[in-house]
Formats: sequence, structure tokens, C-alpha cells
Amino acid sequence: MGALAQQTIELPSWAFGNSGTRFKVFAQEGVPRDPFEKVADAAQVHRYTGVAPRVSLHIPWDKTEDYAKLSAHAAEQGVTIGAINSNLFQDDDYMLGSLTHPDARVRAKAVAHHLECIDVMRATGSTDLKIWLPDGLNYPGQDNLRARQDRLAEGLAEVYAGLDPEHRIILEYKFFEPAFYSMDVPDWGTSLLHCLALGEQAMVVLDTGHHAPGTNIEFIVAQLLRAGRLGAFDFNSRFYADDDLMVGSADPFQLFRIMHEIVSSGALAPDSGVNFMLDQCHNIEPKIPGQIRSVMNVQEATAKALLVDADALHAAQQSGDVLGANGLLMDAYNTDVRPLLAELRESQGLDADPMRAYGASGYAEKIKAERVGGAQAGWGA
Ligand code: PSV
Ligand code: MN
Ligand code: MN
Repeated sequence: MGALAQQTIELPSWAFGNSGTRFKVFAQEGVPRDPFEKVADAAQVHRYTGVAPRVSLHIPWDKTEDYAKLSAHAAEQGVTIGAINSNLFQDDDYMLGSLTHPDARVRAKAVAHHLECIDVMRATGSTDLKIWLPDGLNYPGQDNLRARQDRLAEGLAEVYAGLDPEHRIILEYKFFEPAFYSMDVPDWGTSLLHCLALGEQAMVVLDTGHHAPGTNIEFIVAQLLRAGRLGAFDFNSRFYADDDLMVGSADPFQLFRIMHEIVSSGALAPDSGVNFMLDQCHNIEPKIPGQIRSVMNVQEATAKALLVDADALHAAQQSGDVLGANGLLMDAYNTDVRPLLAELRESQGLDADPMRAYGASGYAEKIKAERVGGAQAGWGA
């Protein structure tokens, strides 16, 4: 129970805004109109789960005049500001790349954006600068693959030089989209190579939706933990591509296998350096309950991973007991941990059922009534 109680999960501000696919964005009533309201909604998730005390921001989606005020507002709501995400994918200048662009002027603009994000970190007390590059090529020959890596290394080094000692760069990878022939940071190996070149304050972000189907993600987790460079997760669920659905919804067993690697490496504790973040959008389901359900899914996978009998597993592995070892994992996975989690919540003064408690709180009705009119902030707003 102790280890479970220690776990924290960071929520994305953009999960609370309107979102959709490239076909349509379905507007929901009561969604936040600014970053202050997004933080207030995220705080509701923490209020009913007790394990989601941080909110990531995305700049400029969450741009505001006074970040110290936003940070104070978060504190009033019982949460803090987590990772600051840069945004290099919604500016015409970046059509051919940002930090990898052939034109030095565009690269300098992308570096300057990151330095601004570092200022936001200073104003909000955030320690993680999360970088995801949409950069890449659609066509063979479109640009020089190797030169783009050199430009990227140079740009990242300039950003890294702007960090304070307590800051980290966390560098995300993605195998395709928006570029289809070649992404500039397509995989964990590329991200890791850049992080190693940068220094100790650079770590890899593993977004569970950013791999080819069939990829063994827990292997990547184990490998990055070995190298001491797993900085964070962007948790979500996928069937086909970067679907950004609720983590653990399609493949709870995969989430369990990931958490088993985390637990067996002792990487669950907040001081392990692994930031457990969600990166999701709720296009057709209500957003705050969608986040609550996601947090609970991560907790359930973690609780099951903690149930694995590590000594027995080690003994089975050492003696070559293939079926015994596999059976030990399956025993843990097949345990219903919901009563245990309900007990944990009650011991922390929370309602045993966060979904029910939020539903009964009247908050959804309140925001529907209060947040009428105004531009609704969403993914990309
Ligand atoms: C890109 O697909 C990504 O996973 C990055 O983390 C972005 O910041 C985020 O999605 C935007 O939703
Ligand atoms: Mn992501
Ligand atoms: Mn993504």
C-alpha cells in the first residue's frame, strides 16, 4: 500500500479542452475557456483520486499574461504546474521543420520559443521542458537526413544551455505523423542519442501511442531505465496510430507489463526521476471523468504490478521454470485490485469510488451553467 500511495500522475491541460479528429471537433458544454479553468478542472481529478497533483501546460495554448498568477491559482486548487510543453506544430514557419529546418532563421525562432518556455518554467516552478518535434520529411530527397540530425543536435544544445540546474529537457519521439517518410526523432534510440550528447539533464519521454503496432514497449522501458534516461511517460491508448485514447482502455495487459518493469526497477517513487504523465484527448466522452478513469487505470495496473511475487519470479526465472514464471505474472494481472484501491482511498479520506464521487459533486452542472459563451479553449486553441 505504501508504494501505491506514493505514485503520482500528471494531467495534460489539453485533455480538458474541446478536441476531436481532423474530421470534426465535438464541442462539449462547460469546457474551460482559459488555462485557469483548465487547472481548476484538473484539480477536480486530484480531489477525487488523490494522486494527480500536477498539470502540464502547452505553450502557446496555455499562454497567459501572468504565469506566477496561474501558478498561485494552481496552488489554491491544491495542484502544481508540471511539464511545460513547447509547440512547434502550429506555425506556418515550421512547414519544413523547426529545430531541423534548413533555414537558420527558422531554427533560431524555434530555439527562442524554447527559451521562452524556460522562462515559463521559472515563473511556474516547473522543472520539465517537454519537447516533441513534428519535424520530418514526406519524400525521399526532400532534405538531407544527416544534416537535419546535425541541426537538431545544435539547436537542442542551445536550448539545453538555457536550462537552470534543477531543470530537465525531456525529449519525446514518434515514429510517424505529421511526417510520413521520415521523422527527425522517430524512435527511442534517436532520442537517447541526443539526450546522451546533451548531458545529464536530458531524458527520454516515452509516449505509449508513438510506436509501430506490435512494438514491445516494456522492453524500451527496461532499456531506458538501465541507461538511467527514462524521464517520463505520455500515457494513452491506441488501436491504430496516435489515437490518444484513455490509457489502459484497449490493452490493460500492456500497461501492466510496462508497470511491472517500472516496479521491478524501483522506478515508481517520485524521486526515481520518472514523471508519469497522461497525454490524451477526450473527443466523445466527458473530459473530467475521462481523466479520472485514466488515472484509475494507471493505478490498477500499478497495483497489479506490485502484487507480482518478485522472489518467486526470480526463482522461477533462475530455474528455467518457463510456465511457473509466466504464471506468476498472470496471477498478479488476474487479481481484482479494485477493493484494495478502494481501501487505500478510504484510508486517505477519499471516497472509495472517484467516478461516483465526482458525478455526485455537482461540479459538471456548475461549469455548464457558469462557462457560457466566450471562446472555448481546446486542443489547438
Ligand atoms: C504528439 O503527437 C504529442 O504526443 C506530443 O506530446 C504533443 O505535445 C501532444 O501530442 C499534443 O497533444
Ligand atoms: Mn505525447
Ligand atoms: Mn502523440
